[in-house]
Amino acid sequence: MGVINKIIARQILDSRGFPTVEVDLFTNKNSLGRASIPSGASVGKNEAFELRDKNNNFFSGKGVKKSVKNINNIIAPELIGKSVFDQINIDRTMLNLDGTKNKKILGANSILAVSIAATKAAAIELNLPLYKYIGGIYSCVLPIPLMNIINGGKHSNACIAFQEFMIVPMKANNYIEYLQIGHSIFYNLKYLLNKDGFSTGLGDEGGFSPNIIGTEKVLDKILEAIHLSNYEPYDDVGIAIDCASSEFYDKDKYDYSKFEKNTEISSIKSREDHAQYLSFLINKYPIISIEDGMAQNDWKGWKILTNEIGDQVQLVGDDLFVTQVDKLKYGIERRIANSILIKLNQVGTLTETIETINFAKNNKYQNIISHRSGDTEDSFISNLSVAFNIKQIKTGSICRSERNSKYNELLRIEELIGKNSICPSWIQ
Ligand code: 2PG
Ligand code: MG
Repeated sequence: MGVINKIIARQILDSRGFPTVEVDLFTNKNSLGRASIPSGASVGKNEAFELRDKNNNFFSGKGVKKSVKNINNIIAPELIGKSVFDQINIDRTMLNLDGTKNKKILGANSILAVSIAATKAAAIELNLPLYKYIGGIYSCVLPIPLMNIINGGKHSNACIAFQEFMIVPMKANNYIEYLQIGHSIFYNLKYLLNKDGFSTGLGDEGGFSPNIIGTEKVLDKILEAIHLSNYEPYDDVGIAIDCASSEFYDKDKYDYSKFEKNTEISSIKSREDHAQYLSFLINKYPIISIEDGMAQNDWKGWKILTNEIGDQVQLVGDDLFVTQVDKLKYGIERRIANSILIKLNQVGTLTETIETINFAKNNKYQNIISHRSGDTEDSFISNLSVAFNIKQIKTGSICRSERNSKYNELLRIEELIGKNSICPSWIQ
């Protein structure tokens, strides 16, 4: 029972129409685990390597035929015959086969697809819900959704330097209540944008991509939409932002004009001024979480920001920590940030992802499970989140099916857990 019998990789398309890897892994009892891999646009420089073909005549150079070959010809022969329940051994075997720190021989996309497919096949083999196979019988906490409603930065062509504006329901009795809050604010925001003549086209993660210039104008509109939906800022709903600051940082300066033209605020800032501006924003708006407030290699800036507002808001390291224990450890030792974004493909195996989640937990850093801007219908992250009772998930707007597949899976998981399921509130 539970012997890996067959592994088949293929190219499929992600939400942006770029190829990505999908893997089917079968056991000898014919249990099938299927996994597909997301892909980022604002990619941290220390992320594990995503293998692409670079043939410009095929899907703009983004084909993944090499990755498919690596799985079918190199990884599959090594794993066939091994136990599907021995996840650590499966992941270690692939790490050894690759032999590099950032997985640049086989590609993190190849390795992760197999890693997740194996977990899924194992759960099916045992006839267990995926979250329970990974986490056990005490997995019962559903994550608060950080729902994206405005896309800026690299995720849209809006003139907004900061990449993501999200709303965060502060409490709910059940999962659909969180989503209802998101729905209500999303559609009231659409109404307000329309009324004022702004575009309501969508960015990569399903949030609006309006032709509003600058952060404060966006935040004003979000606040208006919260009020129009009859919610109280802070009490009912908070705002989370992902500045993705690495995207407009160069030579010790933060240059908002890379994305924003004609703003009223000065567009080139020192790290001190950028930190001051974020501090000003959290005092003016109900912002409760800031991701990548500073750039990935600006540790000085991170220290200034953490000293300034780290005791008032959640400061999340994404590009900074890239889901890797050594980077997180470096940050924790220097008391930088207080939370970490978890993206499986930044590190490349389930085993390493879990090591990072546990390391963060042991050091009282908050974990936030995350999608990527290019994503698929695979809802593995919903199961991962519940498996470890993680209190927050960032998985996009409440429209676009590759985003809703994660929310819909959480609704199913809630049903499976039944009366023991917990919808946490932000403040506990
Ligand atoms: C981020 C992510 C996901 P990307 O920066 O947090 O929202 O974007 O996948 O483009 O890195
Ligand atoms: Mg980010």
